[in-house]
Amino acid sequence: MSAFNAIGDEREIDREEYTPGVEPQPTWCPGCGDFGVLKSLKQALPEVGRTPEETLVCTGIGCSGKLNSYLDTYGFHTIHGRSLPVARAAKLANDGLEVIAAGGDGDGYGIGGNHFIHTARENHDMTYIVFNNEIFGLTKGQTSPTSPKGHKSKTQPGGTAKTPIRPLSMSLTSGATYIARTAAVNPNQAKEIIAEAIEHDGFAHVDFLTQCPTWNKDARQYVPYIDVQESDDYDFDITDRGEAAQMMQETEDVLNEGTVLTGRYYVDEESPSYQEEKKEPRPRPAGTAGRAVLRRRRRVGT
Ligand SMILES: Cc1ncc(C[n+]2csc(CCOP(=O)(O)OP(=O)(O)O)c2C)c(N)n1
Ligand code: SF4
Ligand SMILES: [Mg+2]
Repeated sequence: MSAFNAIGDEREIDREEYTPGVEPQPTWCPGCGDFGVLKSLKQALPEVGRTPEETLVCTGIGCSGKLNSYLDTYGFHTIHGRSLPVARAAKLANDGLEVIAAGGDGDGYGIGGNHFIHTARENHDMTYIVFNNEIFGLTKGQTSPTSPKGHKSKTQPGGTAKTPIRPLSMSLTSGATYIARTAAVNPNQAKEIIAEAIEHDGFAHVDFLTQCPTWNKDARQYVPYIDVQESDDYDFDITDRGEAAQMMQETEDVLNEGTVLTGRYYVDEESPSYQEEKKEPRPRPAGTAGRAVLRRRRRVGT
């Protein structure tokens, strides 16, 4: 797609514009699913006509947090679990920016979980990509909030006794207005979903399954995947909250049994984003003007 340059002329965007001149080669391990997120973003951004200078990518800490080092957009590598508050502040300061926040499952569903819930609830207009590899990758393989029950790691050598978080369901109940799951092993779907999420007006959450072949040897569980929109076995209305909730529940239930369901789960185009709501003129609180007059009169002794 074309975009406009600084003096308003239309121009074509080249995918290579997003590749930085310094440190262009990712340091992720060979076979890491994080490459899939980078690739799909680099494909989706020009497709929806967002230039590097119109885009901000805020990341948390983790292997996933390196994403903005490999993208020549504006970037903010924040502290652990804090990509969303920084992204919110940037969007509030400059509504014209295309804001993308990204981080890992530990970053976004663990330490940053509170920010996730409230950014979704307030429907801030941004895209949030969670690299879900079901492990703490950067710190060498500890159990994360999405590790399946019984998963063995250095921190839980006997297998974790905890049930994993339900990211899609949590997103829906919190208030996100676009919710999808995709996987690094499904690049075409990933690119389409990321593009839709960027174009969505409101909080768009993409749970992106990214295998970690170094620390999570169960990585192959993400293949084969089933696209719920493509498969005849699944028929639900993505605009219906109840049907979406049921489909999410099933998706989360079967993941750790080896059935990987991906696709769009919920889209709400009706609810205004936080940014849209802020543009509406607000009614003046009743009685405020009267009280101000009263205070002034008292001061001058009337
Ligand atoms: C406040 C704080 N606590 C702990 C850490 C150590 N730490 C760095 S990355 C990380 C977990 C990363 O896991 P995840 O978010 O899933 O990202 P991944 O590396 O798997 O992409 C932890 C615990 C930190 N940097 N800051
Ligand atoms: S440790 Fe895992 S998540 Fe991190 S770069 Fe290597 S494969 Fe990717
Ligand atoms: Mg992780």
